Amino acid sequence: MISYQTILSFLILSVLLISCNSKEEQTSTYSTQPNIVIIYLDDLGYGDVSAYGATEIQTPNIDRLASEGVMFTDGHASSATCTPSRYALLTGVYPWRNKDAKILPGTAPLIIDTAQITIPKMLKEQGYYTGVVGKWHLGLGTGHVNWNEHVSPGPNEIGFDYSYIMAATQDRVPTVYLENGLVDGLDPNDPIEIDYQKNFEGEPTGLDNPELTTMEWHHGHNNSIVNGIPRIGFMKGAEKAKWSDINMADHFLEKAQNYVKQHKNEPFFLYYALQQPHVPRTPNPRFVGKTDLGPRGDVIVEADWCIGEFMKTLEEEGILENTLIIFSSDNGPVLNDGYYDDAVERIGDHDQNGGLRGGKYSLFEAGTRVPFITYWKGKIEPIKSDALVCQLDILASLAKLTGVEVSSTDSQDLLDVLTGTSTKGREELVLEASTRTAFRKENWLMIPPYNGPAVAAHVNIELGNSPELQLYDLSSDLGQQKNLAKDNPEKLNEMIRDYKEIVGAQNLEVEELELK
Ligand code: NG6
Ligand code: CA
Repeated sequence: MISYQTILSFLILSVLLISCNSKEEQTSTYSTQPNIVIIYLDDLGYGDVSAYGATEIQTPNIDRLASEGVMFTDGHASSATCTPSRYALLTGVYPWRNKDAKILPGTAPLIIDTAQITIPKMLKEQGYYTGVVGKWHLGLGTGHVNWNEHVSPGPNEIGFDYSYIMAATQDRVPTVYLENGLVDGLDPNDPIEIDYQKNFEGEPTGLDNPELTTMEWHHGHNNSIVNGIPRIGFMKGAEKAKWSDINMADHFLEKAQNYVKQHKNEPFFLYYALQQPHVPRTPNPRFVGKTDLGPRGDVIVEADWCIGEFMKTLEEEGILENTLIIFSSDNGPVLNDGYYDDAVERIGDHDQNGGLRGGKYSLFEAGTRVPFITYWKGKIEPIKSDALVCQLDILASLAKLTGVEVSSTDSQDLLDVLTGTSTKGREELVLEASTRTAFRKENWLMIPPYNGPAVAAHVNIELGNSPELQLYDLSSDLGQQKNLAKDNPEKLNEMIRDYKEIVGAQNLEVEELELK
């Protein structure tokens, strides 16, 4: 006789099987738990990679990702500067929704809410081991940080099992690494002190002691001197813990490689955030002179080499075919970003913008349109894709890949686009530069009027600001030379309406934008 319990357990089991089956159907095209690696560069421009047209810099390892993966020609960072782009990448939320998502000092508190969904948190819940190696720049702690103690909250509190980071940028103090919240190599007898307002008594600065510097500051960057390089912010102590600038690339690479070796037997996520080619540009002597462009070109070649070595590790460990790689940059390029390092003087025939207008900090295309590649050996068919994609969409796309339900208003599931089976990207996108936003719809880009400076003087980059509304047709005018706002009021009004619908509630100025 079949007992009541047996019938009940049979019923429960079939329900479970049905739910397993339907999950399998949803994601059957892919292995649902591949390793996932995001390789993220800092200030790499659309034209800085040979696959994207550079002739004066050769980047064979990035080129290989591009030629064997999906190479996006209309891929965007969410913002034209670092912190907001990284915020959007990890959280899938537009950075202009968070007033704190602006370029941060090294002492800024963590700007990601520890209750918020993030890529690492989502993947961790799916059984992934999650890690970050490299540049952080999303703040640490809750206000006043004592760098001699465990620093938290930080990456480990927003979903990373492992973190090995530089807190902010290479040009900002603290110039030490943190491993899981602790300053690496700190001698308790030589404590570390950080201040962004005032110097520590008797400590030299770039401003007062130029004779102690080996790199000359151009604007900003004249506070504490570390390794001959004047930085932003003041720092004292921690002599043994200070990083070596010329070894930073090798150091992060080794950490990333070790991470892969240690976690190759479980699904892992790695956010490998390289520091190049952000200032100060400090190629290891092995790379000095590899290009004719000076340090900026040389560190791009160095970064490309690191990526090649990292790929070799995946291959040697036998996991390349089970690893999805997403490659991109946090914002567009800049030449002189605060130091005299020959980037301007030796630019020669190189076009870091790849023909686009603007650059880092700009609402014009070169601010956010960056190299963007997905690579998955044996799974992704090589294709050049002109779909509009944004780093904001990686969260929802990885959710789809790994079978998680996320409800996100900003991040769109573009998994098919990212894996090259569809070229139907986003229809619209809000782009950001500092406190300003612009609106993209299909091939059209609208920049609302802004009264700020047209050019950022020190870096010599057009910001996209104009008292006039601007409307560009990127399908025929990628260089943004012809403002069609007056010629095409119909399109302009359609754009204003859609833009207000997304941004208006958040921003009074946008809400008050009038139709033409
Ligand atoms: C700016 C710095 C610039 C760079 C940038 C952050 C000055 C004058 N300029 O404030 O050198 O550090 O911040 O770059 O200090 S980002 O890529 O991290 O956004
Ligand atoms: Ca950057």
